[in-house]
Amino acid sequence: MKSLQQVDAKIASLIEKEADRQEFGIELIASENYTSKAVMEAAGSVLTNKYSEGYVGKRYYGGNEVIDEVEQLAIDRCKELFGCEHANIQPLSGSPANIAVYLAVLKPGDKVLGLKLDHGGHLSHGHPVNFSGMMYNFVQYEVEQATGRIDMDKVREIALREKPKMILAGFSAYSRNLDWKRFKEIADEVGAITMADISHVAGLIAGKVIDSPVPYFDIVTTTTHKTLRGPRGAVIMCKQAFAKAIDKGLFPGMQGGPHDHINAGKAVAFLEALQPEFHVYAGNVIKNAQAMAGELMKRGYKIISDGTDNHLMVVDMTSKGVSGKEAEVALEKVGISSSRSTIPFDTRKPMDPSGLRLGTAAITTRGFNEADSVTVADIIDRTIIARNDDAVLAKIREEIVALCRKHPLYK
Ligand code: DSN
Repeated sequence: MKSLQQVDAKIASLIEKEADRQEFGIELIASENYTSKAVMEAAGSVLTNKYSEGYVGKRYYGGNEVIDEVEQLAIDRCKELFGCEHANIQPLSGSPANIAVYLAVLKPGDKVLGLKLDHGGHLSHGHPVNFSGMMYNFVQYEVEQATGRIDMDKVREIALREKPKMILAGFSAYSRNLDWKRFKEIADEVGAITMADISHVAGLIAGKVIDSPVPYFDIVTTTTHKTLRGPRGAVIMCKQAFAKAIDKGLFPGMQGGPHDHINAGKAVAFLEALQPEFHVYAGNVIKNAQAMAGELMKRGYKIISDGTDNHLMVVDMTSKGVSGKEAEVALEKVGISSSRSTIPFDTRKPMDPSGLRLGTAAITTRGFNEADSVTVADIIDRTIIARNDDAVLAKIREEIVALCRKHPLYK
């Protein structure tokens, strides 16, 4: 068969262009990472050719004896990595995983507690424009304006008042550890199911550098491509009592054929995360985030909650007289990728909010250390100051290329 280059030189060259962008840019989007060549090899394999609706040993198509082995390996490794009783490794991504959970344990209109989007939550945790907010009765908890942190006494108050069917703990822009045990105690008080969405911090949990909700929570979802450093996708973990409902919720509830090539990539990523080096990696992600946050704060940047316990931070850019979007655009000019973000109690619109979310999962993968993270903070600061001076920005761009050459990625 012909190669990509022979069949479609345009796409081949765009992939090469993107590889260059990744190699010579600084990736600070908190939900991104660089997966290994091994994961990409599995994800780009012949497994993409297969249909395997159903589960191991119970498929609706023939020829699945190899796929069964692949999926079982992924399940076994996921269970070993997180210590969960049951794992469904088929979800295509984070939102589908969450939909499957809701389908499995809720009825339309049921009440759920979830963290508000602009306070660090996620669209699929009950935002009104999302299916979750349309189909279910989400009541949202918030962070405190003064501290930027979730006050668990307030969560308890809301839970006692609202008596939700499920309590959802998880975030996409919150830089503090969650008190899983306390969430579970509150849920038990009101008889609620517990669901954690650990998409952002799954790698830190797998690397055993922050606490896990798995021992306490009924159901835990996660994407596999953020701090966990696998291919794009997700998994659902749960107590055995929920296993049947979860599996049914996902298939036939809302998904068809699983993506077996991606599931093989997940198996490889779980194996990588089981190695001692991954524990070191996860620790370094946090050290780098704390070094970067510390340096930014020294330079007068307001960080929501005044620091970080994990891989991310949300910076209130209005402390420097720019919006989140202006900051994102300025950083893009020198080759730094970041994502604008709302901040709690934001007075600006979501398309041009006050905050900028930064994360260190990707730069840590390519070997940046705490000193490099301080350098990145310095570069961010100088870029924001010189955002309208193209000559200075061009010099900064050269510095970034040199820093990236010091820590080669795939090339
Ligand atoms: N888009 C992901 C993030 O950036 O956090 C969550 O879905």
